[in-house]
Amino acid sequence: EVRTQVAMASRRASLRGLASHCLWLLGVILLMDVSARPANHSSARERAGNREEREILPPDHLNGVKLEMDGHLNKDFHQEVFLGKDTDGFEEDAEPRRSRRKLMVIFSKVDVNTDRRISAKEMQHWIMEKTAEHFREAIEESRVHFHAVDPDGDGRVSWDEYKVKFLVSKGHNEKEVEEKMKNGEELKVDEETQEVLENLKDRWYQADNPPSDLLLTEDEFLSFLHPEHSRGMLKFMVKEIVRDLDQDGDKQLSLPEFISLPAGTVENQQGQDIDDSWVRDRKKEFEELIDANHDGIVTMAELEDYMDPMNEYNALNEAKQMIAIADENQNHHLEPEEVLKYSEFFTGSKLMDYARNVHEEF
Ligand SMILES: [Ca+2]
Ligand SMILES: [Ca+2]
Ligand SMILES: [Ca+2]
Ligand SMILES: [Ca+2]
Repeated sequence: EVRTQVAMASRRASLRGLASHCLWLLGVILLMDVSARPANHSSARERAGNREEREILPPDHLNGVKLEMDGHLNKDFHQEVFLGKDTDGFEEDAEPRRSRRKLMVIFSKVDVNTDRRISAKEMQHWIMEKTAEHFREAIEESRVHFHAVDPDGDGRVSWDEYKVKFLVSKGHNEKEVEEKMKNGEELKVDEETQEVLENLKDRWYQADNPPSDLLLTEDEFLSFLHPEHSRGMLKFMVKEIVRDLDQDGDKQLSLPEFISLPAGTVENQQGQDIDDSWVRDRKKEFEELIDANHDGIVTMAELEDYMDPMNEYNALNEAKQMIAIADENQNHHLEPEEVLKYSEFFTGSKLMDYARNVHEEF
C-alpha cells in the first residue's frame, strides 16, 4: 500500500536537470571511452530513452534511493538527499559565486539550531525532508504519466492498455497491435522486448493491490513506477536485484556476488581502472552499510532496509557518513568551510576559491 505519511510527496530532477546530467555523462563517456565498460551507474542513453518510454516505463534511477533497478549504485545519492529537487545553480561552474552563496543558504537551513555547525541529527532530519521532497516529485510525475496511459480518464488502466502503449513506444503500430490483441493473434516482438514485457507484467501484478483485477489505479500506478513508495514493491525490487546478482541460488548475496562485474572484458588500463573503482565502491558499500550485521552475507531483509528511503536509521548513518567525508577538523560536525571545500561531494559541482570567499560570503 502506498505509504500515507508521504502521500503528498514526489520526485525526480526536472527534465532540464536530467538533460544536463546526460550531457555531463556523455562527456565522461566520450573522454574515457567507456561505452563498453561496466560503470556503477547507467549510461546517459539508458537513462534517457525516448520521451514516450520515459513517460511509461518505470525509471531505472530513483532519486534518493541507494540502488538503481539494475542493481547499480546510485552515485548521485548524496547530492540527491542533500539538494532535494533543488539542484538548480549547481549544474555548471558558470557562476561559482552564486553557487557558493546558494550552498551557504542550504547550510543555514540544515543548521536548525544556528550554531553554524551541522550535527549528524541535523543532517539526518534534512535527509528525511529531502527524501520526502523526492517522494512528492514522484507523485506529481506519476500523475502526469498516469494520464498519458489512461486517456479515457476513468482512473483505471488495464495491463492490455499499458502493453499497447509500451509496444507503441517501442515503434510498433498502435492500430495493428490493438487489432491483433483483440483477435488474440500473436504479436511478433524481439526477444529483448519480450523479456522487458514479462518483467513489466510481473511488476504490474505486484502493484495491483487485492482484489487483483489487473487494473491499476493512480496510487497503484505510482508504486508500479516508483517501488520506493510501497513496502510490497520495495520487497519486489529487492527480490529482482538479488535474483540478478545471486550466482549460487541461495537467495542471498555474498561479497563476490555483489562486486562481480557485469559482462564485458577488461581491454586496457583505463578499463581496468574503472573496473577497480566499481569493485572498490561496491565492496565498501557492502561491508560498511548493506551487510548490517557484518556476517559477510547480505540477506533480502538487509538489502530491503538499506534501500528503504524512509528508514530513519539509514538516514542517520548516511548523515554520519556525509559528515565524515568532509570533516577535516574531526569534530563530528560540518562547518561552512568544510561544506564549501567538499562542494563537489554535496552538489556535484566544484566551487573554486572556497577558502578566499567563505568569510565575505557567509
Ligand atoms: Ca547546528
Ligand atoms: Ca548467493
Ligand atoms: Ca548480513
Ligand atoms: Ca568539522
